[in-house]
Amino acid sequence: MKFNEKLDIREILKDLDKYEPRRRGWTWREHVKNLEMSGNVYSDASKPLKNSVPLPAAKYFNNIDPQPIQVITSEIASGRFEDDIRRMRMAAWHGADHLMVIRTAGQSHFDGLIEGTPQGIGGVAITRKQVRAQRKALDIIEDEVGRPINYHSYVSGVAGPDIAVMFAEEGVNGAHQDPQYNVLYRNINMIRSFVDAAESKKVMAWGDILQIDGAHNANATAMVAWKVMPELMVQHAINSLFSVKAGIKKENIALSTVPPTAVPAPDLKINLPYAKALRDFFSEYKMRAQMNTKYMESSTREATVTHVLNMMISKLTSADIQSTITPDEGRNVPWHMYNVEACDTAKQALIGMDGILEMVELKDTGFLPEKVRELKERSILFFEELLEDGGYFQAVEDGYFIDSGIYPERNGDGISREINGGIGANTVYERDEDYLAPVTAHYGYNNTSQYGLKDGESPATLIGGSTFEDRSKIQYIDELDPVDNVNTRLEEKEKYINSNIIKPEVEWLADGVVVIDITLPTSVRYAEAAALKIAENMNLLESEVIHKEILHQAEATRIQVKGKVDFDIDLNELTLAEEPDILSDKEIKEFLENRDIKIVAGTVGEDEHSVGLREIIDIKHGGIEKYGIDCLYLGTSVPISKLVDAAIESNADAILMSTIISHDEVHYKNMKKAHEYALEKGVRDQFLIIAGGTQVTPEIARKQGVDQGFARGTKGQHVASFIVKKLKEK
Ligand code: Z98
Repeated sequence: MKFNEKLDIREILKDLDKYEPRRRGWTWREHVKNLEMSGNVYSDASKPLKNSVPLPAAKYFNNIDPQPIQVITSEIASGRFEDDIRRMRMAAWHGADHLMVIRTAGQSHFDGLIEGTPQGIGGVAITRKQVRAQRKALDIIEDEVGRPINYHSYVSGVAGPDIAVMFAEEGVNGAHQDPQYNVLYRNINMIRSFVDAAESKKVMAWGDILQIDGAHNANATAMVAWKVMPELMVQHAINSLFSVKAGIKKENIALSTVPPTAVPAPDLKINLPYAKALRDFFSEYKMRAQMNTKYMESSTREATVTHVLNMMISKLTSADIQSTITPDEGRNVPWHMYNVEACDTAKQALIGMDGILEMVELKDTGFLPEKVRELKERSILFFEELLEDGGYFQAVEDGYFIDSGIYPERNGDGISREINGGIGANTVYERDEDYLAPVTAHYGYNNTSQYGLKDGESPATLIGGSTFEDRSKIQYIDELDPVDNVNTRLEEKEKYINSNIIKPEVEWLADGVVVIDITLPTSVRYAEAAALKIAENMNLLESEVIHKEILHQAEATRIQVKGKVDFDIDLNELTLAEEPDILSDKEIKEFLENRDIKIVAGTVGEDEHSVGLREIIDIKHGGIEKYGIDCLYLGTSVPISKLVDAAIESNADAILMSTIISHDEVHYKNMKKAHEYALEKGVRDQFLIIAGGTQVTPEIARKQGVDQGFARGTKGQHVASFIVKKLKEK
């Protein structure tokens, strides 16, 4: 795979029936102690990537891209798995190595595997073909970035065990599995769910699949999220120990922790004791830190601050996996840019807090330990009561969970499910005495002795291995639906695949969606209506307000609108701006070290606009002074002759002339004048003439006879690079 080439989805789909996953199981990052990068030493960093997109500020640090120790999750599921693959590549380049795929609405109520790749709503259909294609793509992507990528989805719902088997066969690396999730949030019968969970967990143990539980869903659904803290710990305890008993190793059991509250509540005062109590109780397990989503609105700024505050807790309590849910949750728009932004937020915050535990310590007296103890006590009492009152099933029927009171307070508004009710009720049967399942990883009674197998021998040997040992037994079913399948979707987008035709996109190739950010000097209701009118006048289709922010009740409102454009852009018809040819600061400094380089500068003609030129020169703005270039600034509105004469007198290496005013092409006329005046004086080859200004097109500038023109956005480094290159040529 070449970096400057797009992933070819058709190439990935080719021979998918023959694909075999490279490995089984979960991979953690490799910690590198005292990692040194560009003069910085990191305490909690992991092995750097081979290829990545570093943070924007990295350009000041030799483009280093230190990676935190935590595995970073990105949740990607737009409804079309083929577009998600492209987004996975973007997320991986920004530091994600745990890619979670949300299932399409309703899949947890299906009682078996589904086939093909139907377009999903609120997620993608988790099918063998889709899983295989994404795992295969991730093999390519992980080679590219140089770090293993964990692929993840959900083993819950009525078909939990079927999905677990498929995941084990297909090399899925992580999965959510928690029967309590089925019961509380999907109303799937509890007996069925726990029996299925035993089987699923056994299969996941074979596949070495990391498990994430579902307790955190309580604080997303609770009326008052922080009040469910004690029961969250009870739920974690139930699922964790169940998993251990089913054979999952402890380092593959990750608790799903979510800080239950958010600002304007005093975030850390509530969330930190909770996180600490959880880590104390469950110190043998891993922690997957997700961010608070219950209080997430459509403001990317607010979501980012919540995310960063949550990550401070992750650092203080050493979380193992850091999730990066984005404002997608608030807006219900899974967009590429937010996945990438949130991965960058995680990388930036976690690396920013590198080594924090070497400098600060959580106190073991006072508020924090008292709160921690209180939470632990409440949860233990909750668990004791549950046992006394007849156990978990009875407690669920009695509405113990997701109550709006903090235990022991109970407001009687918890989620109640009947022991014998829900989807899949009465579908659990006791195994007959001669029951036999000739499969590899199976939970519970299995009478293999009737066929002469000894204890510990795999029942699958009776059939020469199950699909886990003999992949030829896997039934790979390709697309069944003649319309809703990946091939027809790709055909529809043919025009935009590997061609020079592009269209804006936020989630699906060429979806045409753009977002506009508008500030209007009016109240929110008028601003909303006005923004839609503006979008209509801009010819945007299907416009929708996706974010509103009051700047002041009367003075102004900020609105974000999304809409679609219905035109294409042909890359071949574009005129590209000239790319600045830049040397690194180091290269420039090295060349100039023992040389006395001098320039004379001024704005020319009747031009008083000196800001741009000063930015090119002044050390304060990162101008060329910082490289030790001696700058003689002659001021504004300098006559051309004066500038050239000064260059002669001071034996300068270059003239920097600047003009913003461009009426009657005066800026180009002045460049020509400078060139001709120097020629007349017979000194044209003694110095460079460099011209800058907002309206300068380099090519046209050069046509006037100057050595180079620089346009808007030029920095001192660009000009210094040019001078150095020219001097080197000499
Ligand atoms: C997360 N962003 O946790 P459906 N099983 C468990 C779950 O927690 C979830 C599902 C299944 C969150 C997503 N969790 C919330 C234990 C969902 C999903 O029924 O297909 O939606 O199952 O990462």
